[in-house]
Amino acid sequence: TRREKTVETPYEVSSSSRPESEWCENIDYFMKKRLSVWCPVPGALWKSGKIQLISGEEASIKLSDGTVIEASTEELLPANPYSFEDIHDLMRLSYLNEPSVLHNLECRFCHDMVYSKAGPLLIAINPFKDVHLYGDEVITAYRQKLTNEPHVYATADNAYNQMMRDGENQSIIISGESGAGKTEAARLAVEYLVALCDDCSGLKEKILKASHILEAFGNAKTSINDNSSRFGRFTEILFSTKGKLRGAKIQTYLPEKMRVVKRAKGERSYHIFYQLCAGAPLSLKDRLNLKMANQYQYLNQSECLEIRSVDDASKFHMLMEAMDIVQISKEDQGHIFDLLAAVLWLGNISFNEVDTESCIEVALDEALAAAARMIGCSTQELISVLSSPKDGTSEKLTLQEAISIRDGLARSIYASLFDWLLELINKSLEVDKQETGRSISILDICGFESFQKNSFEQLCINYGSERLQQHFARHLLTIEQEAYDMDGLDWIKVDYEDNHECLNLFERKSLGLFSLLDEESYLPAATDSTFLNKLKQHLIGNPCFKEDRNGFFKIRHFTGEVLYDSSGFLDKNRDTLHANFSQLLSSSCLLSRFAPSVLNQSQVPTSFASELQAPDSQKQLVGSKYKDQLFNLMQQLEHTKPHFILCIRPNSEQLPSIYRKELVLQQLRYSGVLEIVAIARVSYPTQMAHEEFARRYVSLLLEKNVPQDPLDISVAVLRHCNVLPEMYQVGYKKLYMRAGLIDMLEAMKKLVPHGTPEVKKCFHYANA
Ligand code: AOV
Ligand code: MG
Repeated sequence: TRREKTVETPYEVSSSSRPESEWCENIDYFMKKRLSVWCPVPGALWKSGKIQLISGEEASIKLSDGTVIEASTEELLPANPYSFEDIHDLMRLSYLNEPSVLHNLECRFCHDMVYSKAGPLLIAINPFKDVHLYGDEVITAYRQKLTNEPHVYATADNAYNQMMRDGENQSIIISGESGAGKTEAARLAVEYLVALCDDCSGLKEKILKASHILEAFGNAKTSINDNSSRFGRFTEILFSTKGKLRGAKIQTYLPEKMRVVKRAKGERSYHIFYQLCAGAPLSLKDRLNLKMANQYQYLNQSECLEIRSVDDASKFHMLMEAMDIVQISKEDQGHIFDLLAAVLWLGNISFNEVDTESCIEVALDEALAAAARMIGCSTQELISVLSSPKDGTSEKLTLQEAISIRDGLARSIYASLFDWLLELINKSLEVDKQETGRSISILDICGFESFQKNSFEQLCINYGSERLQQHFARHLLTIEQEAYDMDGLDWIKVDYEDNHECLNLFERKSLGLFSLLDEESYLPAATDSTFLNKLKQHLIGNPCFKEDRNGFFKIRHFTGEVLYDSSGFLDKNRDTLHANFSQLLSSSCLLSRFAPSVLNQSQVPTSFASELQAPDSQKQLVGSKYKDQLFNLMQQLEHTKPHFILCIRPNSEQLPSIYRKELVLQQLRYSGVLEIVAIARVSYPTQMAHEEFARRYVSLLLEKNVPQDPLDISVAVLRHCNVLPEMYQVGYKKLYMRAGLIDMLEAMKKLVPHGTPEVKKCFHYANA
């Protein structure tokens, strides 16, 4: 990994409520008192033991298993006293270093406590099994504040309370690599938020089921995750200003189209296809002329039709129920199934080479007839689309070209179907705008991926992760420190290596990866290799870019290096379609029914509109469109108060109870978790302008004591309430408060609406 820092010196702890760090001054103390230390052990990262002897720079350590090893004193790190194992907020570790954090998280994980806090951040380690931490009873416990164990529910609760308290929209931003548990966390957050409200109109159920439907159409089994999201999702839960649930709105990002026609061995296409084949009732099967999944070329090619312990047939029945609940009409459901069958049958269409000039003819068989019937056009129309050249010339098609036209059609039908489905869902969750005023948004995008073969799809997904990481680091590491500096606070700076160089590589205006890709994509004669040459020519100076063997290049992401195969980049970025598709669109009653709405809704031409092989420069291409969408998303997020959840994948095999230290450590490092904790320890999570603070809490003062200036009022309130000096700092503009202080003040206000001597007593109690 890029950040090779393996050993941390303990961060200074300024608050007197924490034990002093004796470590820095005196390692002998640890020996004399027989306190545990962490000692690096090859192949096992660190083990704990006790120092037996120190001579010069060398120490001999007796590990807990009895073996004695030698180590340099510089490499030793202080371990936390036993009573500090299992603590739920890493902020409270006496010694903050990698082995201690890793060990603490492991102890919790082994006891099924999969959530921990790292200051403001919630860490969720994927248990890959049912840990019995969810459901109505647990939701109630969090609502009634009967527990303070970290949880997604607690994060959601906090977001809701802050929204109500401050009148500000909130967001829950979930990051983590593929398979880390983001989508599950997002589902839990939504579950909690909709449970907060009385539900008379069935809205709550609708919102939950909508997400279920989208997963059937947008998730698939990959080599890393059996239920991998192949699209990004931004769900806004809408509330009235009084905090009543009003509706929801979902935006999606970059669904992976290619998967419909092609993917790596051992992976599956979208769940819905297998569910349909396994679970469709007889009448539907008959109507769609539906076969078993293994009889469709688009499904059987990757040699993986089933997922361990998943019953596709019962999933299909659940999906049908979900569609009813979301009020997708039976008619529309029928159309959806027609289009799914159309895609499957298109994949079975084959071509014959008819003469020596290798002229291509569409085979007149069951597949052709069924595909045409499902699309709602004549076989002749379909043949004409599948056998005329893309650019309208009279040249004959090669077999490869014919297949690529067929696959292009299938991909676009699926992509448009997905958009249309989203439209139906959003209509169903729509609300009267006047009724809303507040929102909590949940962001769940595709997690970072590094497969054996990485293509354009991974490039986009990993770029999205970079963007999100930047937002994450800015909020948890940078903004706060900058604000302290500006407002004149006494402050120890924590350094963090950010990812701006990698983002720059992608985003630079004229010489960024996306703009170079666009430039090449607009040139009809360009090929993947001219594109790669261009990259080499312009990006070689950027430390995040590396050439590799023929056709490949490497990018150093914040998570580590990924090798990309440049083949197919241009076509995937262009995403152009055959000129005859628009003709097919107008002749098919089904396509013309749903595609126009998709076409009209964006200024950017979508699949059905583009005509030429090399797009004209008006058309925005896939990569840069995604980049712009992410920019808009980030801007939307900037208007919300963020809450972050970091999901961690404890093993690569999706197995329960296995915690691989190296893998966890790598994720903690590249996310900057130790730095986040270090900042949180000395930070002031609640900040308020003096005017605002004075307005809110002046009532805690005895009336005769009220000063004029807001800053003076703030100080007077804090003194009057006997708040310990280390609980706050007074800046020029704002008051900076440690975690918990604002809750105490709120409690005081409720308890004692007007300042009385009791306030002081209460505060003594609360501070203790
Ligand atoms: P992801 O969203 O982060 O990956 P998921 O949320 O799909 O990851 O989680 C992967 C799998 O891990 C799930 O299908 C569950 O089997 C299991 N899992 C996750 N969270 C929990 C939990 N809290 N309790 C029990 N099992 C869990 V990706 O979409 O691939 O980036 O792209
Ligand atoms: Mg997911």
